[in-house]
Amino acid sequence: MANKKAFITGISGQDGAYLAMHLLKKGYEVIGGGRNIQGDSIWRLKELGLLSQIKIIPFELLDEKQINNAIVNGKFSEIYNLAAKSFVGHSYDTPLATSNINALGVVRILEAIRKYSNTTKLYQASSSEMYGNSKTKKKNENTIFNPTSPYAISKLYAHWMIKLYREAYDIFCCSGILFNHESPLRGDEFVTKKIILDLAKVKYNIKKSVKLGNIYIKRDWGYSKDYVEAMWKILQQRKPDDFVVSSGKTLTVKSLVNKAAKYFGYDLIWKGKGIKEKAFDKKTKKLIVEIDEKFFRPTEVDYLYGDSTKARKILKWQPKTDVNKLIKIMCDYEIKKYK
Ligand code: GDR
Repeated sequence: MANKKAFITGISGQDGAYLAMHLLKKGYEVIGGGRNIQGDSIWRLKELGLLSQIKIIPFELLDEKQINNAIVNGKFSEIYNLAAKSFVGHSYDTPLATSNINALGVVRILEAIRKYSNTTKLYQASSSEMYGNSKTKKKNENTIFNPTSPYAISKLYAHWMIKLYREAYDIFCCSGILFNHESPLRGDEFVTKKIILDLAKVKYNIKKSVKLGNIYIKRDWGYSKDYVEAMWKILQQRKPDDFVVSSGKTLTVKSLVNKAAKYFGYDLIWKGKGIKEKAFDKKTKKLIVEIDEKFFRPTEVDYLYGDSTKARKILKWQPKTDVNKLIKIMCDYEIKKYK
C-alpha cells in the first residue's frame, strides 16, 4: 500500500478527522486541506492524536488557483472532498456562499483533475438532503431528488457534475450519498450533539434547558467512524459509481432526546403542543426541553430513511454501530467531559 497519497479537503471536520485516521491505518500518506488550520479548528485532529502524522495545507474551495496548485503539486492518488458549508440551517442565510463553495467548488476540483491530474480519483460528499421531501419511503441511488434548501440544491448540483465528469471525461469520480452521521466529534450546532451537550449542561447546572426546533422530523442516523470506511471503499472499486450510505433505521428527534436523556438520569414526560411543548423529568419535575421557534427552518425535510443495499452488496460495507450505541458513545463522551 506504500505511496498511496490521499488529500482530504475539510480535514479538520468530523469526517475529515475520522477519515484521516482510517487512511493512516491503511498506510496512506495523508495531506489535509483547510481554510483555518490553526488553533481551535484542529481540535479533532489533536484529539485523535493525528497532527504529527499528517501535513495540512491551506485550501479554499473558492480559490481556483490554490486548488490547481494543490492538485498539480500534490500528485494525489485519491482526493476526498469533504469541505463544505455543511449546516443546512445556515444555508438559508448564505445561499451565495453555499452555492459557490458546495457547488462551484466541486467543479473547480473536477476541472483541476481533468486538466492536470486525470488519474486522481475523487470522492464527493453528497448528501441525503438532496432527496428532500421525495415521496419514496426508503431512498436509494435511483430515487428522484427533490431538494428543499440552498444546501441541498448546492449538493445536488455537485452530485450531477460528478456524474457528468465520469461520463464525459472518464474521470474516476464518485459520490457517497451519506445520510446523517454523528459522533462525539460532531459540531455543536448539529442536533444530536446539541441535544447531548445541552443535556450534560442542564445536568451540571450550566444551562436551564435544551432548546430545540422541530422535534417531529425523522432522520436515519449512523456513526461517522463507520461511514468514512464506506468513503474509502467507494474509491477502491474497479468502476466509479455512486452509493447510498445509511443505517437503515429512522427515528424522530423527540425519540432521540428521550433515549439520550436516560443517560443523564432523566425520564422525560412531555406536556403541551406545538411551540408550547415541553419535557420534564418525571421524578423531579425539572424542566429539561423546550421548543424555540428560532430553530425551525423555513422549509424542512420531514423524513429521511436510507436504503444502502447497493453499498452492502457491492462494497461489502455495513454499519457496525446502531443508533442506540451511537447515542451511548456520544453521551459517555459528554458525561466524562462534564464530570
Ligand atoms: P441535517 O442535520 O440538517 O439533517 O444535516 P441537523 O443535525 O442540523 O438537523 C437534523 C434535523 O433536526 C431538526 N432540528 C434541529 N436541528 C438543529 N441543528 N438544531 C435544533 O435545535 C433542531 N431542532 C430540530 C432539523 O430541523 C433537522 O430536520 C446534516 C448535515 O451534516 C449535512 O451537512 C448532511 O449533508 C446531512 O446531515 C446528511
